[in-house]
Amino acid sequence: MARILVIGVGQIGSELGPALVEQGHEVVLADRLPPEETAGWDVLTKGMGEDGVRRRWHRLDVLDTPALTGLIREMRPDTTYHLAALLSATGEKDPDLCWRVNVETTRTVMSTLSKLGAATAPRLIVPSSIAAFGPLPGQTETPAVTPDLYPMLPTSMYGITKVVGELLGAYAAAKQGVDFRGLRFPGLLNTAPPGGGSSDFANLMYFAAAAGQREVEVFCRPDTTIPFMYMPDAIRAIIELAEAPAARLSRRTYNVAAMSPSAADIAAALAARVGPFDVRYVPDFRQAILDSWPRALDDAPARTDWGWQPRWDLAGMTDDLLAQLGWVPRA
Ligand code: AKB
Repeated sequence: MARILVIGVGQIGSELGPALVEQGHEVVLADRLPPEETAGWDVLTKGMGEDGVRRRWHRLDVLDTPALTGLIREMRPDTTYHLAALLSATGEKDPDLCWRVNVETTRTVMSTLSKLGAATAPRLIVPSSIAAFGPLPGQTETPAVTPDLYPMLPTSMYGITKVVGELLGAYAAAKQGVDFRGLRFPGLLNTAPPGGGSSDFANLMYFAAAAGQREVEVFCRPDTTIPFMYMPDAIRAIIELAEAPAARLSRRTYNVAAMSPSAADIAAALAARVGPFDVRYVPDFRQAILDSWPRALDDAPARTDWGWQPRWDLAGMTDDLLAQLGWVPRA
């Protein structure tokens, strides 16, 4: 049993928390909001019951540095998942806040862990993103299938903070005795509403279809193609990487991939199940962010080093997610 701290209980944390509890770990869930006000409340309570959530909950504003360092010093976690972040769309609206939340708190977590004097290097997992990539100068797209090692030239503040997080993590691992591990996630889908990402167009389609809506408006073009992953795969990936023997890891941050449907592919997959489903495509500022991201990721090193293998494709995810969202096929 390990002592595990999850900082930021949103779309990922609300499923990661119950999975870690299920594994028998001692888990503290830290978030700015009371649990019932988080987007993942339903997912959390389904996974560990209301009492289980409240017992493990710790109110924490990550920008309150004394509170953040105090919690880490008091708890002395073996493993910390630092998930608190502003995503790509929200980050463009307030780039300063995006930097403070995504970079400065990551730096604080790293330096506090490094000073714990723990016998074993404290483990720190910070998700990165497909947003860490961007087109080379003079080009408009990143390679169709972007490898792990490729120049990182993000165009959004969110992407910049993710690259900096990766670099800080490599530094903390090399010089500060922190066992940092990161993975570049695609857009993620589950029943918890995501908060402020550019990949949210897909989540919007699923929520609308499951609610029985016949039409929905999304903020991208139909040909928009980026990597996606169903949350059960994402939770398995992050835990598998966290648990992988250090000797197996050839790098600190890994691409992980599962599927790369276009927006039109997702609309078609939904229409095949729920019947006529009219998607109106009205691109806004998020289109440029989406266009700068890879269409697909090459995740060969994750597969070779720690055995990463996705289990969910578009068809399987669509069936399962619609059911999870409460959609009932008409008789
Ligand atoms: C976003 O859209 O900003 C995130 C991501 C792909 O990292 N979901």
